[in-house]
Amino acid sequence: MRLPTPSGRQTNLLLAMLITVAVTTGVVSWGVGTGAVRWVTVLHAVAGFSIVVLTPVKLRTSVRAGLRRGRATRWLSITFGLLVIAVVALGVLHSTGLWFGVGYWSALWTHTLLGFVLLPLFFWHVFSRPVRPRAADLDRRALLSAGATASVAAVAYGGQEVLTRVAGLAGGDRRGTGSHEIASFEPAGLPRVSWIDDSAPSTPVEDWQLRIAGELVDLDVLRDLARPVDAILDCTGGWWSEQRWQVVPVAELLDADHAASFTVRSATGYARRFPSSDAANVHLAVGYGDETLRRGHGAPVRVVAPGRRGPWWVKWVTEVDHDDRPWWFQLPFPAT
Ligand SMILES: Nc1nc2c(c(=O)[nH]1)N[C@H]1C(S)=C(S)[C@@H](COP(=O)(O)O)O[C@H]1N2
Ligand SMILES: [Mo]
Repeated sequence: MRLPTPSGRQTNLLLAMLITVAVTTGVVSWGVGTGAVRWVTVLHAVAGFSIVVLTPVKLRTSVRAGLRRGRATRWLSITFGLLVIAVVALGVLHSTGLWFGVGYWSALWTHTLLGFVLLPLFFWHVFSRPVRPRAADLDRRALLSAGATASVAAVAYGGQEVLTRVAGLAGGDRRGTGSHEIASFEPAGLPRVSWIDDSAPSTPVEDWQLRIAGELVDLDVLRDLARPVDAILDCTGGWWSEQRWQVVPVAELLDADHAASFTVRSATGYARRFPSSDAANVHLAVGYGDETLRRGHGAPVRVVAPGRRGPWWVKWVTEVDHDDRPWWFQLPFPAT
């Protein structure tokens, strides 16, 4: 059986759509911390594999002719194409667990970083070599070949998932978010992540000042109120870890109801704003297992926010306060 192949124009339009889907689903998968995001990560993977499936057609239909024209900018296009392949390859390395990366440079983080690097190249490529969609592009051949591409990609991804499990590769323990398990219920093994530009402050615990709604709160008060909650910290860098955290819900410390949101600020300036309706489900933690927090993990006080991704779990908290602004009035990713 011969699979239907799209024309050169159709291939280019399909690839542009696939990259758009891949970028969108990739970003969405960050925003959600619960397993419900699984279908988004599956769509993300199928879009990635579809790009690979279309690569030979792309090479045959437009890359060869494009190179023959010998434009100076062909090097930019080649770089763009190689980056796309590298990003897909890193996605496969992450999801199978075949390669974790080197230290901070996890396979997933590198995948994400290169993904952002290729975005401007993508826009440049699409606008400098425009294929204006025509009604005639959406013919039987387009639909059949798009369907065939997606089916081959879905089978390839399914095969990868089965192989990963059969071969017992590290990628077999991924959550719906795509993250791998690390050191659950072993606080000592939990990674320490400062993900953009802050680092652990050196203020000793005895001198720590925690203000809630402007009032100084003794850390012993928190320690006395704290009780265990099992929650999964799921870093956008591609790992998750479940711990038994010793926590107090923000709702018990702050009367959040009469404000739109509340803000939690770190000694470093790193801050996140949460909707007030979530005050019962966002906690201040002082320990995990039967230990107090380590400084690298946010001691003496950090946020534990079940169902939210890592960036919400503010470490080294010095301030919790009401806010009249809506919670979404903030940078999507915090910088200090
Ligand atoms: N102040 C501060 N808090 C922070 C971060 C940070 O960079 N600065 N990183 C966040 C991210 S992205 C993650 S995944 C978790 C990591 O927590 P851990 O270092 O205890 O594993 O902390 C969150 N809290
Ligand atoms: Mo993270």
